[in-house]
Amino acid sequence: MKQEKILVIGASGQIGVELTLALRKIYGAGNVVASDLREQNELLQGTGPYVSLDVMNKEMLHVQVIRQGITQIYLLAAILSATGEKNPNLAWHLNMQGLLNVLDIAREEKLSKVYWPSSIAVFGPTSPKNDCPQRTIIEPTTVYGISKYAGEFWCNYFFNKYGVDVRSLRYPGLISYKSAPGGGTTDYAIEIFHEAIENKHYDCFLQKDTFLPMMYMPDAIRATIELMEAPSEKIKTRTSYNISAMSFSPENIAAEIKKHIPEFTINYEPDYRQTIANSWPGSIDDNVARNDWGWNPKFDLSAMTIDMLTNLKS
Ligand code: NAD
Ligand code: AKB
Repeated sequence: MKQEKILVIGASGQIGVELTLALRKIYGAGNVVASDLREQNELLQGTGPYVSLDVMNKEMLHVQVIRQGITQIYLLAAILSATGEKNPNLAWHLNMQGLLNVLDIAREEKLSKVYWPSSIAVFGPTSPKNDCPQRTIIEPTTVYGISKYAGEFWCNYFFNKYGVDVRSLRYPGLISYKSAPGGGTTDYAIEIFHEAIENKHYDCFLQKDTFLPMMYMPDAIRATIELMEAPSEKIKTRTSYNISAMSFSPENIAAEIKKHIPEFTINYEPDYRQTIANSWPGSIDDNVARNDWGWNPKFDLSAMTIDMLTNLKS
């Protein structure tokens, strides 16, 4: 079997750090090249090769792919929902052109696989609020959601037209303690843990009854690797798969934290991110992913809360 050599683009971000470390355990440290526009995250330092790279510079990216003998790319560089609404042009430009650069190079260099995440942000106010299915009305109202939905169809196009084995997941809000989130609407569910431990209080930017789909990072990393390692014939959706683990509101997570930190208090001060959250489903139906390649989450709200608090306190 040919030895895979992986390039992770956006490796210093919230997902990139943990995904790079997980891939290095599987493929060997030297076979997973981390890259980012910003400096290497401290958790990656000394764990394997790193190159400074701008995904918008196609020539530079192409040179690195050839020079490093890259066979797979994980593209994580993007602008997320909240930051995207502040700078729609930049979000569209990076999220689209970055993906097209990677897909073009994957086609030209005949890479074995590409991973690119979509998001529950593809769904809009006209999609079903509860157990939102894989195939349904999809009319996103954020620039981030529009870019993700367009990106899904570019992936589908490159698979059908050029045979590029590109795979994708519609991640829900991801919760983690190792690296900081990058400007999303679901970031409150990470901030709340830090504030609960440091200040025993959190001012939440969403209303208390705003349900959103969420997932703990270990489940997201496992889902990504399981999707990428599944036999090609099992991957029947070449746009992007719904995946789900839990659904909760700020009030629910506050109550869960209070079980461990009884003096914790929360105040609700909704801002512009409330409009974004209101446009998304509260929960996701991921039966297609479960049936096609065996997806199954492990962490619920209670298990995640215990793990987050334990790790953040230590
Ligand atoms: P993040 O913002 O934490 O990380 C993105 C990284 O990309 C950053 O380190 C940034 O420096 C880098 N980057 C930005 N522009 C770049 C460029 N031009 N060239 C190279 N690198 C560049 O984001 P994340 O949360 O890790 O998300 C990764 C992917 O997963 C994104 O596509 C995002 O849309 C998707 N996603 C994330 C979540 C979540 O909850 N974190 C949910 C759904 C989908
Ligand atoms: C965001 O809130 O923008 C992300 C996402 C759900 O894509 N966490």
